[in-house]
Amino acid sequence: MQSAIPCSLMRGGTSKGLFFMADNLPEETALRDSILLAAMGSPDERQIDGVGGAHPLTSKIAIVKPSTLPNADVDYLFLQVSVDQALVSDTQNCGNMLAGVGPFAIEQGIIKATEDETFVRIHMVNTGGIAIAKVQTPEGKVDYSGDARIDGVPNNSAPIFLEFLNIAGSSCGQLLPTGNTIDSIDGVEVTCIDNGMPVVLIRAEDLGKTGYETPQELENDEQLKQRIESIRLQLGEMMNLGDVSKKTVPKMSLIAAARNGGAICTRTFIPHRVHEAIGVLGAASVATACILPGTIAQSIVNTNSQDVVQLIDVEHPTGAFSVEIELDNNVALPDIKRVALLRTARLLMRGEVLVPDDINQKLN
Ligand code: NQM
Repeated sequence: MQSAIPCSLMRGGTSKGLFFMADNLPEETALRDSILLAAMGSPDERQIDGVGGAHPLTSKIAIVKPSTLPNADVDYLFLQVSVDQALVSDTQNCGNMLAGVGPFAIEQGIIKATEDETFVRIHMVNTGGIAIAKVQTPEGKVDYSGDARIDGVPNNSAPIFLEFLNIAGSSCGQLLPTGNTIDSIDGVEVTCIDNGMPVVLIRAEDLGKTGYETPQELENDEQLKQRIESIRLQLGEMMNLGDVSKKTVPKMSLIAAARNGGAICTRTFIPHRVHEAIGVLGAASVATACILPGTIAQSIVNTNSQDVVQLIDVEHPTGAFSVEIELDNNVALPDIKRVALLRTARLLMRGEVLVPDDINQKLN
């Protein structure tokens, strides 16, 4: 026998996963995680016995409930289900899955849609902080169809604008977690930054790469992966993240000069597989490094704009990600006020996911 748990399968930005209402899952973490592992089919590199897509970008969970905070409509908890290990982690946020939260909350009836567009204020439980999503709701219903296009997704959809306020230091406590714009680890210069996602920037050429390799080419290079992991483990402690050996942060972004008119080119380890694009908050952190004086990114982008609102195009393996950043330049280290960007999302399936009863028996 199997147990059925209501949920929806959604694409959020360039990621995909299951969206649950919190009260359809047990509160107890170990039990909840066993259910999620079974639902996705982990641990197994093909996730053949579950609905996971055999890649970290398609092995994601969003848990949503009405918010108890006065300044938010819903609470969104993100969980990364490891593909090949029995691990479920809440140590990172996910801005791509976030794009599906507004539509899901409206579909579930916990947010009442307003005519044409509905603003949903989302409390991001993993890191704290509020995101505001603008969802298209003509005639009070979520509209997924439209002309908006994001790189990494082949089809156009309705736009979902996301805005983040004051997300600097969301996981590490400060925008520059080590207190420096540049650190040197294992003889390699890095910039550590957290504007919504802890990211370590490394010049690709310092690791013997061009920065224009395909994700597959980078993943095939065992020596490179070991060097990056050694740097990551040391920086985890220095970035106030503690022992990161079982965590999915910080992300490791190899950077090089832009090739297609953008500000910078990236290849991002998340942290062991290489992203086919770049994460939302990952892109926000990289874009921020591009405009902060003294970072290794700034020497590559070579911009010197003093504009209060800047649009930074972060190139990645499947195109580019435009991040709008609003800052206050009147202080020594520019103060990042707001980050805004475009995503799309689509409801792919709704119903119940089935998990074997031996897991669910522990529920009763
Ligand atoms: O950085 C992948 C994704 C992400 C995270 C990852 C994300 C973000 O693309 O906000 O969206 O870096 O693990 O889903």
